[in-house]
Amino acid sequence: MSSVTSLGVQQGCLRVQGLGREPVAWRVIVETRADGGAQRCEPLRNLESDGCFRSELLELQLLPRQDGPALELGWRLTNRSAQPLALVGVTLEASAEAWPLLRDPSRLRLFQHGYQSWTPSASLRGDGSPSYPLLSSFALMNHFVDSPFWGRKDGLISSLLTLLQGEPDERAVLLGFTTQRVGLGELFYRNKGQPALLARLDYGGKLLGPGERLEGEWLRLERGTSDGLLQAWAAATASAMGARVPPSSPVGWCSWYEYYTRVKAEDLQSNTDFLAEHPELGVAFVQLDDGYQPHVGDWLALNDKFAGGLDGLTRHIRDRGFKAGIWTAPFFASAGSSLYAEHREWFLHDGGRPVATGFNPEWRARTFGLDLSHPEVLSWLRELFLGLVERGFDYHKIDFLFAGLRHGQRYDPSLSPVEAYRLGLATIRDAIGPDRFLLGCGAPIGASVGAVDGMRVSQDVKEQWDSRLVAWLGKGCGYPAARGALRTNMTRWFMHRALWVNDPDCLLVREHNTSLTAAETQTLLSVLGATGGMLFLSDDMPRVSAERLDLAAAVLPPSVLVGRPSCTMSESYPQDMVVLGERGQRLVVLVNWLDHPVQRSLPMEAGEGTWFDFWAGALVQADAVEIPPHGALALRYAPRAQEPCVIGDTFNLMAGVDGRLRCSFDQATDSLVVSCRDVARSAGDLLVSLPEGWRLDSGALPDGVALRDQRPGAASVEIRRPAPWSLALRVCRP
Ligand code: 9PG
Repeated sequence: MSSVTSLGVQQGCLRVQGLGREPVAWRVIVETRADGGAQRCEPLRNLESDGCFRSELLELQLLPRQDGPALELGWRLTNRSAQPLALVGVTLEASAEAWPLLRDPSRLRLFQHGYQSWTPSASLRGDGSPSYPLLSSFALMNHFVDSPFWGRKDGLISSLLTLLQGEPDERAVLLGFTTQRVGLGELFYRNKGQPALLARLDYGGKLLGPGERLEGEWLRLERGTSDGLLQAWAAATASAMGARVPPSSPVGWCSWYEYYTRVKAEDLQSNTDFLAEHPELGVAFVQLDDGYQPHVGDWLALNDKFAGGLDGLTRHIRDRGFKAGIWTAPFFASAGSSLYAEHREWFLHDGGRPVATGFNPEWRARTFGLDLSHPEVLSWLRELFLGLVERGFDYHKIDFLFAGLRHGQRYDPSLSPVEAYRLGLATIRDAIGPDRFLLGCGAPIGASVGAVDGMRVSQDVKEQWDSRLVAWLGKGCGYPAARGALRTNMTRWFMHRALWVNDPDCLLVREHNTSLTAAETQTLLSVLGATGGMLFLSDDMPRVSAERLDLAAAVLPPSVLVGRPSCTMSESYPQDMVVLGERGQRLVVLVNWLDHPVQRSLPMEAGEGTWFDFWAGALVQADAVEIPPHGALALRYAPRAQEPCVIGDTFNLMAGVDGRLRCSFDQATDSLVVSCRDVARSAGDLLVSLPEGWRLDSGALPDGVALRDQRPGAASVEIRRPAPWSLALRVCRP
């Protein structure tokens, strides 16, 4: 594999080798604003051969470094003037003249990564047109609207990282920022006129004092297979940003997707009681979401539905063996809050006007972003989270975080928006301590790494597959809907267990208050289960039928393996997810996004091994399968074996692939030894494949095991045992 390397500076451009056949020239552009003065855009024409540029205002030193096959580019910027200098942005630009890959947008595919948790992320055609929402509120709640690229019609914005691929069989190129401590990174592919690729860091006007210098961020350039590039980017980012990765994905219950803002204290209690009677589900956290506060911003002043206080509620939850969780949106406040009325000076402003962060129909209120560079705001934040910890909360879902890094005037202008944002996050972390769980939501992806344990990586799910009206109003945004949430949870697989644990949002299994069909519910279960991410239930549990509860149990607890689409770059709605296990075992989830049934052929030629349809509990006998509208099949592949072995089970979606359910054949006793641990279901079937002429000894079945079916080559047994269990199935040879 060839490396991407820097060849030094020529004609004022940095030349990079390894992105294509010829070296690619990159221009460097610095945008600054002299104190109070007009913005100035400085293309660095006399970048010296040592990678340094000097003007009377500033000095910029390029810092290329090699990380294996990847080139990482950083820079050191110094204010050489006697005045403070406002740093607006630093851009690297490569034009299509130098880089043939960029020349023909219609042949290019591009992975467009969204700005924050809710923003869609997927691959699309390079000649695509950008889509912008009709309502500005959607834009504020999904995109980095302060970007100079925002609203442009001549290209596509990707936040933090992008992948470019010329032909399907060609290697892809990744461009991605691996640090986001001061600057906010975006990639822009100009696909109209003369195509070009721009990598820009936004510093939001951060003031650099005379003589002051600033380093970074780092931009990674690498060529290879798309999956490998995404994984390498995530690993490099994790190590550069000090990612926090909990050992396993938490399991819990959240009040939002059943009760929304109508939630009452009694709802928490009844659900907690129900979950306490179902220890098999492995729920560890019970989380109160939005709906307890009188106004967004006034977190500790409770509304009438929580008049009894939060201490009694957390006691109820903790007494039943769970940890209590709570939702807040700590980086903004609504126009009607006391916080806003009493502390106007705590809010980000722009020429005296508070900076808007959207309108939420649930609250019927506009919101304004807090100034996280303000010491009083930080002490208020600290007190707030100390207060929540004191009330018994060990799990904190912090939401709408994007509000903290909008452009605006800050109390401390020497802090960039990202620095202020990270100060806010650090303050919360400091207050709750290292051991309580912090979940980011509505949060810019790159700048949150290292601060949170878990991260929502998709828009909200909903008890509805999709909504045409909202899709139209919020064009290009991640509005609440199962369909969009599933897609982005598939495409952001590479972040899971590298940057944090992914939160793919909640699992809804109820039959009441929902328009999701059984097929759609099965898709939710299959995709969310295959992510390996956190799994939170969000139904009124006492109303959920035993059958539906058993469906949730089939994916609990989450697997340690991570599923990923097999074609991230060629499909904007990935058709599948693949989970690779040991010894050729795999799980393939096939998704039908369409409104009509589809036929799909099995991923490999039949004959090599067997395909077991997990939800149907039976072997697939044909070469093709039919998937209902919006449905998904979860198919487990097992390679053909010489000895008896388990080729399918209905205990858990992932256990047979990730090793929680394993088997070995004991020659000495002629028995198939099967063991199972960490699965919620206590009853299920095993499908056993047998060499020709062999059969299971039905007279020697252990307790709790019954023979269901026996035919040449295969037998199935039903097992009723809570995990962990281990048992031996005797086999008779021919
Ligand atoms: C609580 C919810 C839940 C949910 C979060 C977040 O108006 N909006 O555009 C909008 C976007 C997202 C959203 C709510 C409203 O959801 O993701 O899990 O906690 O807030 O209000």
